[in-house]
Amino acid sequence: MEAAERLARFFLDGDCDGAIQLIKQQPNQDWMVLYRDLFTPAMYEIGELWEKNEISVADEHLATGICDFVLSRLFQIRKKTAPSKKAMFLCLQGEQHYLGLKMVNNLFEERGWETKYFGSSLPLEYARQTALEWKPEVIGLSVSIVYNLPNLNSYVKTLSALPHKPHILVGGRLAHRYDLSPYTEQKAEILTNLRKVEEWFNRFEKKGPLSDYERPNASTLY
Ligand code: B12
Repeated sequence: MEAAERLARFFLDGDCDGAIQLIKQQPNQDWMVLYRDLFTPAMYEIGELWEKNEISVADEHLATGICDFVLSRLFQIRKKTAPSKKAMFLCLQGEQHYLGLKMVNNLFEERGWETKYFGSSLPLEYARQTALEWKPEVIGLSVSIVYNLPNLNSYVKTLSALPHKPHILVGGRLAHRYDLSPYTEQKAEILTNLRKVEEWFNRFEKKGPLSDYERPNASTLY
């Protein structure tokens, strides 16, 4: 059984210790790799089992809770650098799928960013007010469910128009399944998966946010 499948099994069994041990045993302890190759496929596996009715809603809720706990527990080991840049992360109104966003937030923290992580469903008016006062260079938005997608356009429009001109990043399950560019109108950068997030960090560290926004490319989907 692959490591991601074993991790999914620990999540479903409610076995925090087993999950933590498995993660600590991985040869590559880089967070980007652990999120990309272990946590994400483990949760997708849980989604598939749920869809096929092989596990119940209760099983899925338990697995989600354990995954969230393990993420918080392990991520305390972070590099302590003086924060120099600011980023905030939120899910669109109605959106409850926040685990992926939490991973991305952690990756920014690991790279020395000061972050505000708002988790699920943050109404636009509160996101705008916080961003107006706190002035983050980057605002990350997450969307996973199609019926939350119509909100994306107003979030991108409103937040990208703030006086300090933050850089808007868009991700989440829908970003790696569909072309979301009609909803962002060239005012946000769509990052389809964690490889794209890594590339974004590399570019940012070299020259700062770019103005030419990427369109999702089907060949990069996982
Ligand atoms: C756990 C889970 C839940 C939990 C969420 C808990 C939480 N705190 O996140 C709960 C129980 C709340 C839930 C609810 C629902 N869910 Co749900 N859920 C899942 C499940 C099993 C895992 C989600 C997850 O954590 N994935 C792992 C993360 C790491 O992946 P990710 O979100 O894609 O994030 C990655 C990237 O996209 C990226 N990323 C994410 N955000 C951002 C942001 C930025 C800025 C960037 C750069 C990158 C980025 O980085 C991440 C790392 O790799 C998925 C299965 C799946 N395939 O994802 C179903 C799934 C998404 N859910 C589904 C459904 C149907 C629902 C409900 C409608 C069920 C219902 N009838 O109530 C509700 C909708 C709630 C809502 N309004 O949002 C379906 C969607 C199907 C569809 N066609 O739309 C799925 C696919 C399950 C399935 N196979 O049927 N769900």
